[in-house]
Amino acid sequence: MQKTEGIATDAPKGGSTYGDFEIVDDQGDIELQTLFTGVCGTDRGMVAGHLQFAYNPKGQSNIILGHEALGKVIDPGSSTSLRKGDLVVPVVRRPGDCVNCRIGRQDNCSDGEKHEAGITGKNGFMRRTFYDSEEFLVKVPDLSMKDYAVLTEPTKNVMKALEVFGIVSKRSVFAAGDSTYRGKKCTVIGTGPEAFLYAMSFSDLGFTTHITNRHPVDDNRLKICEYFNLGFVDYSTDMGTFDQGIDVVVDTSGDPGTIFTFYRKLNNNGIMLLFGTNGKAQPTSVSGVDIDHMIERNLTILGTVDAAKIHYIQALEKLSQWGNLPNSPLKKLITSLYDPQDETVFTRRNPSEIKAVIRWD
Ligand code: DN4
Ligand code: BGC
Ligand code: ZN
Repeated sequence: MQKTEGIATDAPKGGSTYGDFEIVDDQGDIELQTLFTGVCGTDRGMVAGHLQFAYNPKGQSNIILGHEALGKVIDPGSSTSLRKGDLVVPVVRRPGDCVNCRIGRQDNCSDGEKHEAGITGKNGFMRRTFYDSEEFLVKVPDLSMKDYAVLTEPTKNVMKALEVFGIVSKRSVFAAGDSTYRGKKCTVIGTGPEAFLYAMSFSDLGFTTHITNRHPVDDNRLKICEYFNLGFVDYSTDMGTFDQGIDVVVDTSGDPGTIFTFYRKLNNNGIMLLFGTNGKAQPTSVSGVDIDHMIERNLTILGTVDAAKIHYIQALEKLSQWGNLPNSPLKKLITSLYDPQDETVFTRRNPSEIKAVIRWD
């Protein structure tokens, strides 16, 4: 048993409490101080009691929340590569015993026996300090990334999705005639943090990229779009933009009706990446014509979840690249900073919010 000051919920019942907790499962001898933790829909869903798959660590009647974190090494313990003061990002998923988990690909766990920090059976990082082992820590290469490296965890999901896209796109020649993706079209559904990270990544690959929602968006979002060369479309008033077809659709909304509206715009050999989850969304209907469309056009629809350690490393490279652009608006993806004691972060969401972050130091 070990004492920790942080934010816990009783999974899957919900609620949130800030205070001192006894925890049982920290492994590793590297002592870390939490600097920032990102808040996402998973944390809010757990606090609301909506995520039935969430559970407490064995031997505890609660779980420390938080899977998106930036930490600082207080004591490197037996680590040979980390030093006091280094910044690190902890990995969310911890392996079970299946064949994928045994090769470090617990993102592709085949039997569901992996654990997820702050979600399923392992305490998360919304606390002052924690212990971990080198295997599950990714070093931030540059201390100047301190203000935005908390975005590594959401970005690592995008890096894995790009790996999956790379694999499935090989079923036909997907690139343009000059071997790049120039002229290919990507549409990302949603305007939250993951939507921006996806859109910025596909735009970097050369795609003409739009993000879209069913309503207009605020100035901060429009400025970020402009800087990263993304178009924004309010599809409730302008579906015409998509009439020329789309090569890649990424969904971050989890809304079946919207997903199939955009699915019907996919070009031959088109790929749809499903990423958003919303168990409470309204169902939609799919027709025989929709199925024909998939077959006749060689379409691929795929789901992608989580990521491996290599994708955290790629995410840090990507963030460093974006963060070092002249007058980069990358930090503007973080729209609100909260104190750990302020539990409204889990229950209220301002429309201008992209990413909310809790500051611990
Ligand atoms: P988020 O900030 O809640 O983003 C969801 C976005 O979808 C918001 O901008 C929504 O807009 C928008 N949206 C909702 N309904 C519609 C609709 N019908 N048409 C267009 N847009 C819509 O969450 P996030 O960006 O942090 O994450 C995106 C999704 O990915 C969430 O569902 C997460 O659960 C999921 N996720 C998956 C993984 C994984 O697979 C990891 C992290 C997150 P508005 O309603 O706010 O206006 O590993
Ligand atoms: C995290 C993933 C995790 C997933 C579980 C997401 O918010 O980014 O690492 O596997 O939640 O649903
Ligand atoms: Zn998350």
